Amino acid sequence: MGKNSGLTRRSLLARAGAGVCALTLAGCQKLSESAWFSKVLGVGENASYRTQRLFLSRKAMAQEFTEADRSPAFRSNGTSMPNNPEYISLADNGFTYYRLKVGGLVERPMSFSLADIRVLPHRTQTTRHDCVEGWSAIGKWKGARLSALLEEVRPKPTVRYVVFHCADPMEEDGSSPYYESIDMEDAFHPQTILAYELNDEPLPIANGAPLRLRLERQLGYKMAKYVMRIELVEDFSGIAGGKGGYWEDQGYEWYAGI
Ligand SMILES: Nc1nc2c(c(=O)[nH]1)N[C@H]1C(S)=C(S)[C@@H](COP(=O)(O)O)O[C@H]1N2
Ligand SMILES: [Mo]
Repeated sequence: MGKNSGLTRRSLLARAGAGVCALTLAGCQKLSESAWFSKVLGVGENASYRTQRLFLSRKAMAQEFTEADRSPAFRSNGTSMPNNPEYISLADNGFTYYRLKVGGLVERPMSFSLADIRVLPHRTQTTRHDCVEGWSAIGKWKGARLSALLEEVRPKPTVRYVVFHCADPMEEDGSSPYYESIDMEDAFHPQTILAYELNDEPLPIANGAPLRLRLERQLGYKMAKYVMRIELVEDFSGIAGGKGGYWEDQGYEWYAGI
């Protein structure tokens, strides 16, 4: 998508936010964590309160679907082919020479081939992807658990965020690569995976080959495609526009909960 679609996207985001309760949810969460909230509710927590708590918890699982629920086609959005010579050459060689670099605040910086990624503990999940532009699609994803990969590199105690650096430049001149970030709570969520398969096939380039993030409790723009490098940081204010992601730098919410 072009830069000038930003305004439209932003107004759509506002609408989607109202619909999916993205902002309200963040608000509710703070509310539920405050001491007075439980006092107001009293000791006799009723069933609906417990359901709410479950719903509001960051640890809750996103809904999973059956294979029959899958969308006939999983559309591509944003970049569908990175305009990056290095990426194109990797793709031309079937990603044989692709290496995912993982560094930053870690005890053991590492580089993973796709074969290395495939032997990590994995997870398969059929989930619904919601984009702020107003479309959804259900797909079956298989990928390495991000938690397993992070355990390999041993994050230092000061780490707060995981940053995903992508292959696709967002400007015509090859600058402004797409990037995203999540916190450690989301990084260790069981449904947070680095997907290498979509609907039982190798991940297509249009959907982020060879590796893309799946973060099922947040909106589509958080799910970085074409992940080349993962950086563990304490603070992302020094990266690009400083807001933790390409679209966040244009004004989107950093926490895009659904
Ligand atoms: N690297 C990269 N990741 C990206 C994007 C992108 O343009 N580049 N678009 C985001 C948006 S807005 C959405 S909705 C999803 C789209 O994923 P899909 O192409 O598999 O449908 O990827 C997200 N991740
Ligand atoms: Mo999106």
